[in-house]
Amino acid sequence: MTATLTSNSSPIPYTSQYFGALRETNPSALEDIRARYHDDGYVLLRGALPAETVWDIRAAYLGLFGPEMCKDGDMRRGEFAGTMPALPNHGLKGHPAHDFVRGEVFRGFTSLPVFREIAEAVFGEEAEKVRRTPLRHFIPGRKGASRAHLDKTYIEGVAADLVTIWVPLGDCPVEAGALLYLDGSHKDPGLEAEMRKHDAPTDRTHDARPITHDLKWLSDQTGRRWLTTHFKAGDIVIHSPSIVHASTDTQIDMMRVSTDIRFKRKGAASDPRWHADWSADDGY
Ligand SMILES: O=C(O)CCC(=O)C(=O)O
Repeated sequence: MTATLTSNSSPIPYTSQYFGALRETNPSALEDIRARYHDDGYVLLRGALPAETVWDIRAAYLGLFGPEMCKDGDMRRGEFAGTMPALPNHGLKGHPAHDFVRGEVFRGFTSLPVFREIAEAVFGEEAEKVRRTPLRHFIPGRKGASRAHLDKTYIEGVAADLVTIWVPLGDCPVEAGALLYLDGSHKDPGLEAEMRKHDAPTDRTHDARPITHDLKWLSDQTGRRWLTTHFKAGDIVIHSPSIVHASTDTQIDMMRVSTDIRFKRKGAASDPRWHADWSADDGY
């Protein structure tokens, strides 16, 4: 096991002082999902999707880069072979992720009934998908992990009426840059403002939205641990717009590919900026 993880190059010891395990919920117990979501701010469902379906999506996306990017040309496994083809930056027009989120394969995947059913279990009423669905792709040796943030900072309107389903597209062990949740932070509405008063360190001085890139600092300040797990293809996590989350850098060859599928209550008003397909330069 790696002794130290990094997030945007900032180190955090991978120890029980800083990390704990996400609680698991049985995916077939839909009635438990709502209670867990309110108690924990997240719900981890193991095997919510058929693993093969997830590996197929991973291969379809990574296949757009050509066989050289992946070790042994194995786009299903998707271990980084060391060189990226020359392309626009991730998610910009002309990059495979930009095309992929607009294509039938990805749309078909995000429209699987299981996602809607889960969102409806959380809301306790009908849900509808938000169109903007980001696709993330983290590569070893490159900075770009998610900084500690709350989704509600990025959403105008009734953020509490939105639920996110984070889906790793393939296995995502912790060292590949798994998502991390700051334990109990959804029940601390003053946390974000408090951290800013303490001059939270930032490596993005031009962007006030993330709380910090320094996950160790945030854990030390709040006394809260980061909860995570070794995700397997087919696992998903549902999370609240009010829970602080982040990720670590991809420190092994297994590339981290994931998507964030969001739902709102059917008919509810929502941030109009989220009605278009995702593009990495859309500013949200
Ligand atoms: O995949 C990530 O690293 C970040 C995802 C995220 O922030 C989200 O789903 O809100």
